[in-house]
Amino acid sequence: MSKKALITGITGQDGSYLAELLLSKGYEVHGLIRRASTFNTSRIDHLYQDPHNPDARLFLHYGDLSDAARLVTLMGEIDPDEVYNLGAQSHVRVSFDEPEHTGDTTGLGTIRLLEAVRRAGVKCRFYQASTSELFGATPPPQDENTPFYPRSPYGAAKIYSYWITKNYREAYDMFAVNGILFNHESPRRGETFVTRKITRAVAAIKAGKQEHLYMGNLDAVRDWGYAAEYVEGMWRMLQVDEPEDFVLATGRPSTVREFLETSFEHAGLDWEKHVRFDERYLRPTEVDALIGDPSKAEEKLGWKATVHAPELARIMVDADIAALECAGTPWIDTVAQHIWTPEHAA
Ligand code: NDP
Ligand code: GDR
Repeated sequence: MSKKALITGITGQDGSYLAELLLSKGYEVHGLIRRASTFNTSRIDHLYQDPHNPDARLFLHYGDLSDAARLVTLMGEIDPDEVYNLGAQSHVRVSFDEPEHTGDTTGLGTIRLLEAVRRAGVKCRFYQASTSELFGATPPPQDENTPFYPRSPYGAAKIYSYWITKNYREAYDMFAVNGILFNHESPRRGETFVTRKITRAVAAIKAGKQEHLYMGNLDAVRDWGYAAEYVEGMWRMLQVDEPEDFVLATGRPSTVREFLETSFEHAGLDWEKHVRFDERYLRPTEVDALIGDPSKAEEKLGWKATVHAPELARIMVDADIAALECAGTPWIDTVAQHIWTPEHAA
């Protein structure tokens, strides 16, 4: 019997890589998708299987983290072995514009899902997508024992999810864990996160379709890794004997300015000729520096990041240039590893 997994947020960057990983391991994968007036499944279209096919192992279900009754029904119907809660309003800047909605989905969505597990009487392992944004204003390096100090409605919502996951582990003896993941990127990254915004702009500028790129704070320090590697770490957290929380990070800092320089340079462009400042991209409260210490994950999970910010920038620039040339999306027929080659590490 193959294992069954339920993924919320399957249409997002991480959900698409995780679905690929679990399918490759023989899982039956169920994904929660939101009904929208236009299709929102482009990151997983290449994985789609006709459910009439007797060999189909990917199934999509309409639902929303704001709809508790639906979550209970689905949990009972699917009866998963593993649940990965990746669904969220995940944009930090947007959380200042939509604080209540962010609290409802990114915070309360987690308790709805945990309660669905309990009410449906499902015996499963539960992964919560926690974040380095929990550390916020606490200076680096940050690890599993670093005090939290969130700096946004998003961070505050995620801190609720972190603690309620831990509480359900202690109160109900659930195998429920927090993966505290530092920023991770890929050619599938949402277009308004800073790395992808930069690499898409580089491709457009190179092609003569755009002249300027408007940016906010270039001094922010982040620890950027490669999303395809991070979903492996998520899966490993659910395969160990005891439920524990883990940091996943590269341990290497870069500034936004450095990511800009590498990306433009890779395309033969001078970033200073194209980048302009726009205060709209500043946040009311900023997280200045996140640099993770992933020692625990390396020791107990055997997980280690191998792709670092400069390679990542080159992978993403190449993917966006290729996507623009074929007027397509960079993820349609590729697992991103396929477009990573050793010269990106140069
Ligand atoms: P994305 O923004 O790419 O994906 C978010 C997913 O959540 C999408 O599938 C989206 O669906 C879904 N979603 C949003 N609102 C709801 C809702 N109300 N009900 C159900 N589903 C919903 O995020 P990432 O893939 O980058 O991140 C995955 C998770 O990990 C998120 O929880 C994020 O906060 C967290 N995280 C991410 C990090 C990163 O660097 N990427 C680092 C640390 C944590 P739709 O496609 O319909 O919008
Ligand atoms: P972050 O990612 O807030 O760290 O959250 P983002 O890429 O949005 O910002 C990183 C840093 O870049 C600065 N910045 C800009 N950011 C954006 N989006 N657009 C700009 O024009 C711009 N200019 C400068 C930001 O101020 C910030 O300092 C991501 C999300 O994936 C969260 O869901 C996740 O939890 C954390 O990473 C870890």
